[in-house]
Amino acid sequence: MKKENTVIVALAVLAAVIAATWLLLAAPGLTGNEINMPRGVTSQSESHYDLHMIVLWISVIIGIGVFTAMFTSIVLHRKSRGYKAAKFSHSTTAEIIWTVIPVIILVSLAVPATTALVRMEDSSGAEMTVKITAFQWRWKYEYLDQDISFISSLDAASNAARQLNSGIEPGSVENYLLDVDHPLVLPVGKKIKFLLTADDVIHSWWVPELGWKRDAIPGFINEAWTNIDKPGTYRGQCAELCGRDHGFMPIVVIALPEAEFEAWVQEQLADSRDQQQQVERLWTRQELMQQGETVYATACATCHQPDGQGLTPAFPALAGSKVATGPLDAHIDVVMNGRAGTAMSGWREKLSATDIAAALTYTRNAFGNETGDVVQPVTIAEIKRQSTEQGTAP
Ligand SMILES: [Cu+2]
Repeated sequence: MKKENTVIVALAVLAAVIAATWLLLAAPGLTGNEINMPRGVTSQSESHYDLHMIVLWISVIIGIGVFTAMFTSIVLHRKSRGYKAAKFSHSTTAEIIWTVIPVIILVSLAVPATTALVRMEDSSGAEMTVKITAFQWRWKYEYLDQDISFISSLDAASNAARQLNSGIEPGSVENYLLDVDHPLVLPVGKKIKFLLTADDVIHSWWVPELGWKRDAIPGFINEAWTNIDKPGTYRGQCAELCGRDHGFMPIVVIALPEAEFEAWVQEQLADSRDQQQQVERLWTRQELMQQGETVYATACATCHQPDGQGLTPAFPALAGSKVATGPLDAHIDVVMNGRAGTAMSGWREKLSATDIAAALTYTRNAFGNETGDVVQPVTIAEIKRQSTEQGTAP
């Protein structure tokens, strides 16, 4: 075979490989791979997927055209074969063609893109509203029509496995770092509006299957909406670098048929009545210590360390600390409102009154601290209520 034919065959093979890879990426339905963006389970995600595929195919066609012209010129019309470069310096026809064609392509893409964007922003006619507040590093969900609210954080199994020297193989945890203790449960076939904000830094709420992500910004309320077609469990995560545990604030959405969702709502309402009773009753010291140990492990141990020794200088030790063994009022204030200028954030909105009371009781009586103090949930609930009335709560 002539040398130049070998080059042409090699280039053709290379081009075929590139084209085949491209096709495999672009057609997950045929190959079952998941490199492409998901089609999702909402009308929005469907239209975003279609838009993405249109743009992808136009890019593929342009790519094939440009590279074919380029390689053909390089290989077949090269100097060693006796070709001479043309000397023209201006061609009105060429300029008109390479201006008009891209303009037509861009305008034809702008129409469906703008339609999708306008539709995304239109949350009118929503049948229910969920307010999402982001914290470092958990989500608070408030169902404004159902009077339900809860905090959703990384599930215990993932949280244990992610600790240094935990001895637990992350691969052995199902949905590692993509599972939460309290998922967001939504009904299918209903237009649901979201109001997103944050309490500390910028976060971003993102579930790929829903077809969008939206920033949660302190002091702002962003809007978004969804209407889920298919019941199922959909996972996502915070998509904005929001601090050291940014990778540990996943999102889980469970979409249920209407009737099952209603049953879940009733369950939640009964739960919250139970919780209210728990807050109002008097707890024994042993109960608070037990509960406090669990709360400490999930909320406090990341910074103050499981043994209460802290990580100086950023995270002070609690063992023998002035705060944890000093006046109770000051300790409650630090835990509830945080300490400005330090990494200690306020937990008033992030933990229930019972959990705060338990964590306080635990830290004042563990790691060799022996204050003997018992903090009752009802005390914390009263402080929470007062601060809400005074308008000092976020
Ligand atoms: Cu975040």
